[in-house]
Amino acid sequence: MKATGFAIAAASVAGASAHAIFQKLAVNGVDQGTSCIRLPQGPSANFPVTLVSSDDIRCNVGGSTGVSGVCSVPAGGTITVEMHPTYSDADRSCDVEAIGGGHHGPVQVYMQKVTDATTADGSGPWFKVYAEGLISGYNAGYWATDRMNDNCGKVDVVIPSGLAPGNYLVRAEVIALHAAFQTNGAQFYITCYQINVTGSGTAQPSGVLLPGAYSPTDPGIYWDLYRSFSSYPLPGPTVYSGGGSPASSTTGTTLRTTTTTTTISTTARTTTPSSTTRVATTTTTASTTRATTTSSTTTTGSSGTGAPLWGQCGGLGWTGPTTCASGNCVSTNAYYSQCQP
Ligand SMILES: *[C@@H]1O[C@H](CO)[C@@H](O)[C@H](O)[C@H]1NC(C)=O
Ligand SMILES: [Cu+2]
Repeated sequence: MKATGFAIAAASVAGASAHAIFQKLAVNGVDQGTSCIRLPQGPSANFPVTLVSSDDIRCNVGGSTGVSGVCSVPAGGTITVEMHPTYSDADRSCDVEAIGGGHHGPVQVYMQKVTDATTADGSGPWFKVYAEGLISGYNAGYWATDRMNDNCGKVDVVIPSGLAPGNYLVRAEVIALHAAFQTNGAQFYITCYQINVTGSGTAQPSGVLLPGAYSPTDPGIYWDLYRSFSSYPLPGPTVYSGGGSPASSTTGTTLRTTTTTTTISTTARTTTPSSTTRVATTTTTASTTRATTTSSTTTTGSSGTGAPLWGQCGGLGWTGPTTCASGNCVSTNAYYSQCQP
């Protein structure tokens, strides 16, 4: 069983139990089919993992077994992972929330270098290449999952440009926090992908083990969504500084400076392999002007050094670059600052 009865009961208290699955992969905008995806199987395919001490926390139930395909991705390229409630075509419609039922929380993506992605069991070290958590508001607030819903379930992730070529597992994760006010209440929705990174890079980032990197008592895992807060500590390691994260969040500034109740009425998104622009028209429906401030720190980058656009440039515990090669270093919360245009 993936979810305990207790967790299911808690989820239904908090709202509909709208589970979901990461299930598609595009590389630089080109759909790759499903041959390189370890798709969760069976009637409970869209159920979450709730025990962080279980091997299922790596690649979901059944995910230690590989599939036959490996998708080729150039280092520095953009992969798009996509979440929907089930595998049905109807649920893949943009009209259906990728993950509904008040399943607010972070979206994170990890990678692991492996000898053979078709057989790797996920027991090696994982490094994080993408992470987005709280964007604005509180109780419940606007989260990475909400942005993903507004983006038709798609999340763009830049594969670090300097990464050594070879086979990797990619692990995409949503942590739904609606029941995380109790131990083992957080819900992990995970899918692993098998990719072959091409290029001439040499970087081999260090990583963390799963299980191991998460504890049921981590503040970002044991978390009460239904209260006042102004920041959220992402569980796990910081994003590898050679990574570009998040890849598609140009609405961030707008959303963060609007009020806590915000309705995105229309979104249009144009993607080219090298750049991503998301144009959002936001309709603000509420009155309380609680501007979650995004304190801009000084650095305007043209020096050629520093974190890349959308890369992390600060935050509690951050030891990477604190300047931006391009854009300004903007504080998202105490734990995360990001280079934004
Ligand atoms: C990965 O890419 C390299 C370089 O293009 C190629 O030689 C190798 O056969 C590929 N491996 C897989 C499993 O696709
Ligand atoms: Cu659910």
